[in-house]
Amino acid sequence: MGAGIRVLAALLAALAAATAGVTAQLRQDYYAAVCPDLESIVRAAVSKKVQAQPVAVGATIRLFFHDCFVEGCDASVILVSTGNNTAEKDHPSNLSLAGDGFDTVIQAKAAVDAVPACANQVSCADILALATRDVIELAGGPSYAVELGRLDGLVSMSTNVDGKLPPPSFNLDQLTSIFALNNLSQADMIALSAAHTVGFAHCSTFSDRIQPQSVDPTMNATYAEDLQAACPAGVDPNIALQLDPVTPQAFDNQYFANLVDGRGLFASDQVLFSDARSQPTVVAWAQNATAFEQAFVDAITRLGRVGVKTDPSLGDVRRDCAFLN
Ligand code: HEM
Ligand SMILES: *[C@@H]1O[C@H](CO)[C@@H](O)[C@H](O)[C@H]1NC(C)=O
Ligand SMILES: *[C@@H]1O[C@H](CO)[C@@H](O)[C@H](O)[C@H]1NC(C)=O
Ligand SMILES: *[C@@H]1O[C@H](CO)[C@@H](O)[C@H](O)[C@H]1NC(C)=O
Ligand SMILES: *[C@@H]1O[C@H](CO)[C@@H](O)[C@H](O)[C@H]1NC(C)=O
Ligand SMILES: CC(=O)N[C@H]1CO[C@H](CO)[C@@H](O)[C@@H]1O
Repeated sequence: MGAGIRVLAALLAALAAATAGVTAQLRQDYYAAVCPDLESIVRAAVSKKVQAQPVAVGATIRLFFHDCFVEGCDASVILVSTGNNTAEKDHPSNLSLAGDGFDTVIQAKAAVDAVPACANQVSCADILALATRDVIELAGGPSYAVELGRLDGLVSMSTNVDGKLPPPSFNLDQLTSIFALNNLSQADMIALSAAHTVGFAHCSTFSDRIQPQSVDPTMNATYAEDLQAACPAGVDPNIALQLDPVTPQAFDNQYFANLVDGRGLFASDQVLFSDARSQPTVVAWAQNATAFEQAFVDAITRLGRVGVKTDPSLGDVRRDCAFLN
């Protein structure tokens, strides 16, 4: 191709990207030519990991969320700190991202790289996006096609985490705003919050709601007693409870039924029912699993587009997900 035609092609591609927005840059078949069996390789590795460590389900989903909200979905959250740089994952507010989420990606990446054609071709960011889809399906949730083509980021700084992640004390307006910063609607936020249908939380993340003298009035009284018994004052800070007390391991719409019953664990969960503006959506999704699943798939697809890098000056395909090349 001549230089003139190449410039024209580049201009047209840039124009198409600008018109269609950032979304046009990701494609479901991005690796079809280079690594055609990518999805089955990742699925097998993830399945093996989840069988050995079921906690990998919640850990992987949460890792994807934190990755996307800090620097975009670019696996920056997986990079480790170095002598002169404290990485994202070591920010005090990482609220103990569970090691099994990181290990799920490392295992899947090793399986992909063991296939010669695929070796060092697939980004850690894409592997995390695929692994997230796979753990959700393994837990009984919806399956969906994953858009691919994210590059791995070159920057991971603890100081860039400040203000990017929602704390469990947030009210509806605060939640809506922080998701809006990531191009996600209030409905997307409500759907994605349902990831709290699986996984665990440490007592300190909700202890302010269950103080004997001042139990949060929006919490179901029986639930408050159960939580007080499991998380008494002075409890071992490593104790973590199931986020969904009814179907703790199933990725389902029980999360919304729990909210209707006052069984949201965090203030940020329960407020989705207590606030009249979001209550109709919670009630609708508590009653209709199909409607919830459709909204969730749309929302997590949009989450996977946040801040993605496709320009080689901003990212690459990391050989080891934990270290820059
Ligand atoms: C809406 C605002 C959100 C807040 C305030 C929030 C807050 C939290 C907190 C405090 C924990 C407990 C961490 C711990 O004690 O170890 C947690 C766990 C979790 N979060 Fe969220 N989160 C939010 C949204 C999301 C989203 C959008 C997702 C994914 C789509 C997600 C997925 C998870 C999962 C799966 C766990 C369990 C982790 C595990 O078992 O290792 N969260 N979240
Ligand atoms: C850290 O130090 C190494 C080696 O001295 C250097 O190559 C690298 O650019 C530094 N990284 C940052 C983030 O400053
Ligand atoms: C508390 O939970 C029980 C189910 O265990 C439910 O029957 C009751 O209606 C709930 N109370 C409130 C106030 O939501
Ligand atoms: C549940 O939601 C789906 C998808 O939005 C819709 O097609 C269906 O009619 C709903 N079912 C009921 C019983 O409302
Ligand atoms: C939000 O969307 C706009 C328009 O497509 C895009 O320029 C911007 O980078 C997106 N923001 C994030 C955080 O993805
Ligand atoms: C507050 C907190 O839990 N910080 C954790 C952040 O992540 C690092 C490494 O993954 C943990 O060692 C910290 O305990």
